[in-house]
Amino acid sequence: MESDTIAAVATPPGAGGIGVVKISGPRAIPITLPLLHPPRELSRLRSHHLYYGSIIHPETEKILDEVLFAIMRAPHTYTREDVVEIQAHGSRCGLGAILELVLKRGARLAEPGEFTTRAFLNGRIDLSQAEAVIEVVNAQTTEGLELAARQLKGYLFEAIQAIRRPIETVLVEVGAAIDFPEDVEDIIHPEPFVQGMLQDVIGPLEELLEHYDEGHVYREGVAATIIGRPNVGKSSLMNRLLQKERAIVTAVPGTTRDFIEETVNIKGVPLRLIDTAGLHHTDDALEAVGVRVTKERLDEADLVLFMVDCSIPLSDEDIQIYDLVRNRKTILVINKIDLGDQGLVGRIVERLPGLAWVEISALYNRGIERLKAAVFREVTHQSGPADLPSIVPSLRHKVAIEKALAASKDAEEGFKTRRHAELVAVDLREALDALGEIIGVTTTEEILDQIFSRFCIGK
Ligand SMILES: Nc1nc2c(ncn2[C@@H]2O[C@H](COP(=O)(O)OP(=O)(O)OP(=O)(O)O)[C@@H](O)[C@H]2O)c(=O)[nH]1
Ligand SMILES: [Mg+2]
Repeated sequence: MESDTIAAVATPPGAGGIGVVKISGPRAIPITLPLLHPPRELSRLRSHHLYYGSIIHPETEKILDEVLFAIMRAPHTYTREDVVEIQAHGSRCGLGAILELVLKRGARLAEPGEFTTRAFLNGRIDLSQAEAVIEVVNAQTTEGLELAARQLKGYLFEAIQAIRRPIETVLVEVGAAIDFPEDVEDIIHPEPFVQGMLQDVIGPLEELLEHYDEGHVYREGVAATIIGRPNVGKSSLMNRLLQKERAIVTAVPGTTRDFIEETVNIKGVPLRLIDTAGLHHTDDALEAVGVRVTKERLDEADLVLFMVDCSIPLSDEDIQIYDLVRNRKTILVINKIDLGDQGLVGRIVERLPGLAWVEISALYNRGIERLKAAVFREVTHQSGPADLPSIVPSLRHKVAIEKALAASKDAEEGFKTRRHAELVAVDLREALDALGEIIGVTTTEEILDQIFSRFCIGK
């Protein structure tokens, strides 16, 4: 199928050192080459080399920008199609003008993720690698980046294929048993099948699920909501963890009315930190909205940082908030220890039992490292950064792996109990299909759309 030629600015909008216009498709070269000045003969241009020149408007003959121009011939390109990259200055206006020219000459504006979609559809990468592209772009920590980069290299793809292959082999043999039932006794000796399923399929699938448990927080991050009464120091803690004055801090209770969200790096785990409006009874309509939103945010949180002020006695409101959070994953953050005394801290812990707790002073930067360690412990169940597994599936992959595992266990059971070959084949095929969803061989159109719509334009 002949595809059309697409183009987009591949670098982020705004001013920058350089900016890139990317064109991919069968007409990428004829569309762009005539724009280059001094003119170059196609036969004398080498693939994957940079050529210096200017982009000239063909009608007005005005210079649009000074550029480096590269043609990359199929199939050794990102999309496996002919690709042209025009590296210009990072001027929004200049890049826009070049793009407009390219579109006028017959290219179509690329949809978000369309270059990567083509790389996938043309078989250069599998679906898990395409997903890794987004993650590399969006990585928040070097650990998250490392996991994404390994997936981009094809580690997960290889692992999944290594599990699919033995299932396929077994399916062939089971298929023979279905086709020639008279020979079935000769073919189906259950023991080797059971052994093979355990060793080559079920074991590796279980291992992948373990790796998910160990590593997923590094790639997905966790959401932590800071909650507490007005004025206890929530915004001060937010700023302290971010190491910048992001949220407004004042001595007036009710300062924060909206929620503020920023990501911090906690030993490699991207922690999406949410500062909220102080929780209390209020007659102020605006504040009341803030309080409602805070309660909603609480439901989305993976972790709650429940903050109290130890320079004043606990109030009924503190106790009400405690009731709200006690059954969630919560760390009790006792703030303002510069003003409180140990007796007070002891009494607070006694009245708010059952929670991991840390004493800090957000204002004077005390206990912050201990708090970070406690957060890390809560979300990873480890005390220090461990060696990351080399492959960590994403949530989408995990769901498919669980499906494959259940079907594989059914098949194994089927062999053991000498179930009819046709029934075992159904289970095996189900396992195969579930694994196929991960790498994109049995993925529905809907899931593909969902995945590629997360891309930005030009990727
Ligand atoms: N002494 C002392 N004061 C603190 C500490 N942390 C915060 N404060 C002060 O407490 C006051 C309230 O701090 P904020 O960070 O605005 O408190 P908040 O919980 O965000 O308040 P609301 O947004 O109104 O709910 C400010 O005057 C801070 O400087 C601390 O550890 N020690
Ligand atoms: Mg605040």
